[in-house]
Amino acid sequence: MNNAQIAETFDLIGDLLEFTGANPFRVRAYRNAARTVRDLSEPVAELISGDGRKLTDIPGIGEDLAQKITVLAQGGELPLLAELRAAVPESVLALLRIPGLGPKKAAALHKELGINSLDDLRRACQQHRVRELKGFGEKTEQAILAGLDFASQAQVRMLWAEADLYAQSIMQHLRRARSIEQMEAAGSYRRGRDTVGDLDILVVSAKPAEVMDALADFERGAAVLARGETKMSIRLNCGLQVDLRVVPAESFGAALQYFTGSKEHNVELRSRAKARGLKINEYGVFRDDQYIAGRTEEEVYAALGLPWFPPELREARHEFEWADAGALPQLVSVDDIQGDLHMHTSESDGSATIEEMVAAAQRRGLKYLAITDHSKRVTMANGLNAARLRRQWAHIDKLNATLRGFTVLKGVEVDILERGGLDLEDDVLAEADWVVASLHYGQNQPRDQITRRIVDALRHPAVCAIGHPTGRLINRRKPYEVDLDAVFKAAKEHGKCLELNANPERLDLDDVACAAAKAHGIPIVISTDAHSEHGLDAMKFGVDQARRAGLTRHDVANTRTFAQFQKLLAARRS
Ligand code: DGT
Ligand code: CA
Ligand code: CA
Ligand code: ZN
Repeated sequence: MNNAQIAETFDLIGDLLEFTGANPFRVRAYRNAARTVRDLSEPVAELISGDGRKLTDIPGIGEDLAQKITVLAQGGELPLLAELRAAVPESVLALLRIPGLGPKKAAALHKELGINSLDDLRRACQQHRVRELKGFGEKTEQAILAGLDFASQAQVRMLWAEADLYAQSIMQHLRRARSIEQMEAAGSYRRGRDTVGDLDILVVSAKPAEVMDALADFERGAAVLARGETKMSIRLNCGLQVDLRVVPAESFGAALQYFTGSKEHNVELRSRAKARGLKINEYGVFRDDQYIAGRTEEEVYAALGLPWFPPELREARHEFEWADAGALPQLVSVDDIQGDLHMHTSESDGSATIEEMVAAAQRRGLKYLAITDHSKRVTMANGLNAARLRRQWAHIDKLNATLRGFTVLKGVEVDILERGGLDLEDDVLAEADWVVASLHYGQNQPRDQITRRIVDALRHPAVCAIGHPTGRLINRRKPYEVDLDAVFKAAKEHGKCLELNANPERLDLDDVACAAAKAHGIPIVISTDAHSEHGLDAMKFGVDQARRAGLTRHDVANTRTFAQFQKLLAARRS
């Protein structure tokens, strides 16, 4: 186990002890141990094996805890944990995280009402069974309901795009502190993960207190969770936590590297440092306690014989392997994007006309786009039938005649019907330049059925790409059941593209699936699915996920110039 896992284990033991009504001092000892281990800058494995600092030298760690840490670090199991686990069902632990619900009350709910989960608890409150319990009452019941709502919100990770708004405005606010010399947002935010747990901001400043004061008054009502000499955590009203650290300039690169993570990437980095007889932490790279690098990330990586890694790749997936082979991919960037191939107009559920979308795309430097309004099955979105589509396409022909250096493709987002098959006749689809097929209905069907519908759509000669291939809506709807491997094989066989939908709520295909599609040799189209002019700005969110998937501009179909892109279209026709 690594430090984080050991810390989690101690937290778990603390929770379980608390639930079973153990001595509070004992509970606190485990919580403190968790924090101590989590805050260590070197892996405990080093403290155990090395001849330097010993575990018991660390304040708060006595013989007993040191022994338990050693067992965990070496992959062993703790009898105490097994005992506690047998006594308390795991689902019950969630009850302890409800604000206003102490361990005694949680235990009573479990024993008296048989409550095993948050869902059970909500139901019991709604049926007014909780207020009947001794020591509870109407007020407590209401407090628990409010706590349930809060807990369900707190568990939600924020969409990257939303976190970006906070990150930008917080940093803008902090810049008012004149003493700030360098500043960067690290963590999952910098790695471009589709969602962000909390923000990690790093600053170089000779006056840490001034910077922390500035953070404290970013927002009225924000809670200061912790404040020390050089670090501070606040919780914004929206629930987002922000961690601020003030670091010395000679450690800025090392801290940026460390707090950008991911944890897994850092673990690999540390073991490489060790293999070279070096030590790396958030303060720098050291040889025999002698500082050798830390001012910039480049210098930190170089000290370990490694290239600088784009943050999006730092997930300990393939980046080290690529670096060792001297073959880090040149990741696609927003500037590479030439066209946008999925968008809606006021003909269906968009808010702008074709002309307005074209002008907005031109302002963003694009050279072509496809208008892909919904087909008729999507009645809620005023989907188009054959006659309306043909009228729209005639209009596009006229418009194209007036445009210079820009092309509008006649497209459609055709619905993949519940019973299988497409929502428009073959003769209509054959007249389109670009057809995206998407599945909006029947999302609860069994895996085989959904997979068959999508694979059949890929076989259809008119279809160019599958839109948002898994149907997920982040934090709102799970992906439907689909055999992506079968989808990849069909896309490859029929020479079709798959979409990376750039809408920040979708980001579908996700980074992992996108990397798998690339491995199958399938071209990806990054599309905004814009429903307004402003919606075209979503392109960067899609590009971030493509970068996380390791895609270069050659892997992305809409980085092609229009002339090159036409070749791809012609290949589909033949
Ligand atoms: P998040 O906030 O859940 O979206 O994900 P991150 O990656 O931003 O994680 P966070 O905020 O807990 O920590 C920021 C970075 O700090 C993390 O990516 C790597 C580094 N870090 C934090 N704790 C540890 C640790 O226990 N060991 C190592 N090696 N790195 C850590
Ligand atoms: Ca974070
Ligand atoms: Ca954090
Ligand atoms: Zn769409």
